[in-house]
Amino acid sequence: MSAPRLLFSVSGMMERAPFLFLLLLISSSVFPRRCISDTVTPREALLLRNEVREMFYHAFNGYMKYAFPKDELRPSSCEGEDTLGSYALTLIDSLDTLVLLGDREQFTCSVEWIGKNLQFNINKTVSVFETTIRVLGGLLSAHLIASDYATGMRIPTYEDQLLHLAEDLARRLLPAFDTPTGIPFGSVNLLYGVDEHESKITSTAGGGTLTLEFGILSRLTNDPVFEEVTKNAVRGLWARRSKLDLVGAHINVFTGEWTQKDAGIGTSIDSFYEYLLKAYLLFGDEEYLYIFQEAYGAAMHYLHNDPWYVEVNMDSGAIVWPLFNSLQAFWPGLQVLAGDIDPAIRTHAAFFSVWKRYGFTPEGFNLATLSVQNGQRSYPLRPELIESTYWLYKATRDPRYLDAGRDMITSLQYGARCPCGYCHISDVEHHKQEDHMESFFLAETVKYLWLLFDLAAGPDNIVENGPYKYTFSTEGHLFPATPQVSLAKEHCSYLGAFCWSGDMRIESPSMEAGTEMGKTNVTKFYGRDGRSSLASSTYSADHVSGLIKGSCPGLTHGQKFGISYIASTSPDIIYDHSNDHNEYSDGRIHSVIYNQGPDNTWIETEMKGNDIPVSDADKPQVHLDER
Ligand code: DMJ
Repeated sequence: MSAPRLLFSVSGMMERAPFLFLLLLISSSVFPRRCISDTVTPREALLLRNEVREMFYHAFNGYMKYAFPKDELRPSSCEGEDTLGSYALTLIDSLDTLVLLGDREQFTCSVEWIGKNLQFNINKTVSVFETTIRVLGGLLSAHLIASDYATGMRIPTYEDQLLHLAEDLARRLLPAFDTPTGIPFGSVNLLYGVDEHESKITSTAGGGTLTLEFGILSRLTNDPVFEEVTKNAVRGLWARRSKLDLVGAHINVFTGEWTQKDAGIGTSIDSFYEYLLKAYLLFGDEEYLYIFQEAYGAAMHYLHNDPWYVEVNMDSGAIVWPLFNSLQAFWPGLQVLAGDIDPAIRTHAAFFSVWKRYGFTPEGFNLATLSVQNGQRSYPLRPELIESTYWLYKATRDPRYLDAGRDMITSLQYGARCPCGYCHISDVEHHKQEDHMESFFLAETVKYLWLLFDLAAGPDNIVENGPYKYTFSTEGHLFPATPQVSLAKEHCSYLGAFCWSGDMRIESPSMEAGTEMGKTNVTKFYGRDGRSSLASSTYSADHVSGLIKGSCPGLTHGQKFGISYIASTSPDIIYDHSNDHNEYSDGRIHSVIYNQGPDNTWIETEMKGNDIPVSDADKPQVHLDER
């Protein structure tokens, strides 16, 4: 990652955003730093780690005693509530935290209970995003750990029950991807597929934060369909980026039109960026790295008002929301992974100054008025700032991050602890408690705190000491880079292309049935009637979509990337575009079709919406040499 450019000159910044300049000037006096003598000693780190462990069990035991097998705990009234799908959500989300804490007994009996009792053939409409990151991710992480000696937590009696559950669940989510853009619906019914009245509007994070879990599942089951649909969703989103390389917050999954054009790194978009980089880190798939580099560069150029980030209109770059929102706080942690530490340090300090001011971060803090944004006053036990604190401590070993962690523990213990767990804070100015405890409190918030102080005390956990590298999902789930996950060959896919894999030629989804690749037939799982409306009615034999596992000789690197950023529409797809002229208005959304010519050569044909010429400058460029 190249060093960040200086984004604004002082005068330029005053012109563009005077209130931010003012904030920059005064922030150090409004939110003074701790003095150095507060530094946490190694002995204190050990005590704090133990305190976090006690926090975990206070909440986990409260959940198990009063809420399990319901999804989440009402920590004040000591009751359970079903919030997502009625499938012991908090237990699934907690599995790998139990592993980190070395609680073999609870991990084993939890895995056994889930294997015997969990079922997904239920008439529930669930969020594709939340179900993926919390449930699918929790199951896969626990499976990878429980099935492998090298994790040190293998369960001898374990027989892949969680993997089978994960596969069953993911197949029930697949109907959501049956859209003209490839971007999934936000919700799907686990029994009946997508309801005909389901909203066609989804968030960018919702559509673009599925690649890790689905990609792992493909590599574990040898069925590329999971990896494929989620990669196409990312391509579908990225193909619709603005000329500034920004994405909006909400999009119509049928027309591909942005319905909310505010670009930012927080609410509704955050983990889209996160999974671009992490999918590259876990799978080594350079396509994700390429998109990440472009997306990150644009974010740092248009959204970064050092040390803060704002929301801008994705087309014009004009600031629309001068807000810090608490979901943005994962960004410094991501920057650590990207190797861009200096801006991460400054941004973390700014975000932490908000925490210090209120004892928690509000969902929204207005950078113009320097006050809590009305309607965004709560702190629902979010992990993001703690997550970034952990990554920055890991990268720098600067004790100020331990001081920050200690402050966060103090806030949680004095402000949020309630009889059976930890309560949401409904207003950070009055510290009023609310009777909810999101499952991510145990999956992420406590996990990152524990990891922070474990690292300082002399690490004793599988992430630091084990043989595998671990990628953390956006829900904090641990994905070990086992050979099966990380060294599997990339699954290739082509829209409108033939691809040779050995002597097997895949020409269309319908041709896959009955072949060895029949498992990959996308028609199999889509729709409530088990048929794909896309595959059955919208593809012709000439321009086809094929799912092929393995390497793809015959395509250059550039060709591979060239076909990566196309809208998943082609003239042969029977879909009424008469009203979506805007979709192609910037000329960026275009299809590049590779057909096989004589002598195994490849012929490139550009298919463009509304015949808008696409200049060379508009074509995706590969900048991998910049790494
Ligand atoms: C978690 O479910 C995940 O971290 C997600 O990416 C964002 N929201 C919550 C935590 O705030």
